[in-house]
Amino acid sequence: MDESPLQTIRYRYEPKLPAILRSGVDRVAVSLGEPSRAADGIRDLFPKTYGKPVARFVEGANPDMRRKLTVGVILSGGQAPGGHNVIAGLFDGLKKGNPESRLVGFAGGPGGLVNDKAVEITADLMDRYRNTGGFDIIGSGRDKIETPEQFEKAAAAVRSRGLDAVVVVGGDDSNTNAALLAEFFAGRGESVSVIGVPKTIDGDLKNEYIETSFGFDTAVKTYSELIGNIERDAASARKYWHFIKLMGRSASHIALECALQCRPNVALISEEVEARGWTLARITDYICDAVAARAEKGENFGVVLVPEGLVEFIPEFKALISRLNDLLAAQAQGFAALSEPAARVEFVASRLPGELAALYRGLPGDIKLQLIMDRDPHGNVQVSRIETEKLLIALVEARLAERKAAGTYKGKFSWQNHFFGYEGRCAFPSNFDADYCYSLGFTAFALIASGLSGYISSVRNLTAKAEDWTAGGAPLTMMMNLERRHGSQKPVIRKALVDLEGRPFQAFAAGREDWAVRTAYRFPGAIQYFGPPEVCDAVTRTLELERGK
Ligand code: FBP
Repeated sequence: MDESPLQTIRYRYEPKLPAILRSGVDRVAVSLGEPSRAADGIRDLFPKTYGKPVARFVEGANPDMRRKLTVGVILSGGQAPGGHNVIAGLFDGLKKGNPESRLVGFAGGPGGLVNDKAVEITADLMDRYRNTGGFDIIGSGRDKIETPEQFEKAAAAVRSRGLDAVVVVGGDDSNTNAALLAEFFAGRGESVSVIGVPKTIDGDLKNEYIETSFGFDTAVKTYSELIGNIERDAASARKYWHFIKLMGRSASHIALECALQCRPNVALISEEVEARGWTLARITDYICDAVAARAEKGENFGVVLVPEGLVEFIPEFKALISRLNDLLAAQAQGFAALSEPAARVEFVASRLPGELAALYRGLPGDIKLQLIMDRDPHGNVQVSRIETEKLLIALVEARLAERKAAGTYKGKFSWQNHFFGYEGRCAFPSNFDADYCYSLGFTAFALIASGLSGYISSVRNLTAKAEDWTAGGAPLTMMMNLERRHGSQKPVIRKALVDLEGRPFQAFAAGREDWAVRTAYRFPGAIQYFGPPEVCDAVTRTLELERGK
């Protein structure tokens, strides 16, 4: 048999929908609130789509839901568990509304729209992907639709396929693209609707209207299982300090949730590092203090969680990366002409100002190269490829040696390093993500059928049972501000970083001093798809705490 038993059974799982979307589709009416507002500068850039009201679905007559529609969907950016269910919810909504409606999937991300590469989503194809992880039904990509030519090509593809709408499933950058596309069509007077869906395991696309991005739930549960297993191994073997880097390109939501679930000895939270202005040396001492305190008790083992985005939050590194981003954008040609790694390092180092040049030159060779690797198409440094955990291990080892020489530390320090990221991005979606994603997709259909554009699908009240969730849409422009990218100011959706005053961080801060010294590990175990609801349908601690549970 090619399929695993779980795969076969998951195909048959029926995702739960909010009650409002379960009644007949023509009983789903849209209720619009007050005009929305946004940060300075956004109104000028989005004259056609600025100020739209928040939409909410309520019971009422809506014959528009029966319209025959042709829709294109794009999966954009990094994989996140549940993407297939977004497509399934969208597909089922369209077919319920009108069996003649059609859905096409653009292949390989936004580039598929620009180059007009798409596949028809048929019922047979859809059934092979329901409730599974991955984005492989149509693939994903990180291309950005940016130049006038790309917009024209996208518009031509939409026109030639007779599309009524495009759904962009993505994170902050991809939904920014969705907002630009919506504005473009509106500016042309074309009645093509563009709807975004909030995706990213990083959990940093959230605000009043988006309680969590999809995929976060499954990814953190997968990592927490692995961290719990490592904690048990550490406490059994009693000989290693495990340094675990966790994905999350910028915000530390993943590391924070895993810390709440697993109670490691040390968990660094990038946002706190930045707020306190901690230098690399200070972070090193912070870890060494926990190592030394545990060594005093004869416990020469432990677990340290390191958020992937940390380097961009350490003040001296932040300044360095920002300077490198500008330098690599401004001197792209000269840099690209060099093929030797050493020549590239020297090219950069010789153009940095004094202190930053010294910091850069003093880093281990691998880290120097990792910092000047290609930026992603949105201008971001690829932090998943910077081995921050190894940098910290080297610094901690050196500092402990100094302490030993000074007689202030007597323990043994052996280490292992890990990076958990890709392991969690394509797991079978948890029941929560399966239900949430299906609901987001179905909601996207209802927004399109209601003739709305420039919105992000919004399903809320997520700590309640799925039937009590609410469904609607929030205007994308209200989530935007201006940020510096590729050396110039660009409109982007605001990233939600960890709030140091927020309940999840406060809960972590209340426990961490104890966890640093005591072996207080907690073992979440593997995601369960069947069994008691308190295990199978549990949401993340982050969501519970943020929602006051
Ligand atoms: P998105 O923001 O597109 O959802 O991607 C998030 C992420 O998984 C980050 O956590 C990670 O830094 C990055 O993608 C890795 O990117 P890539 O898949 O291109 O290696």
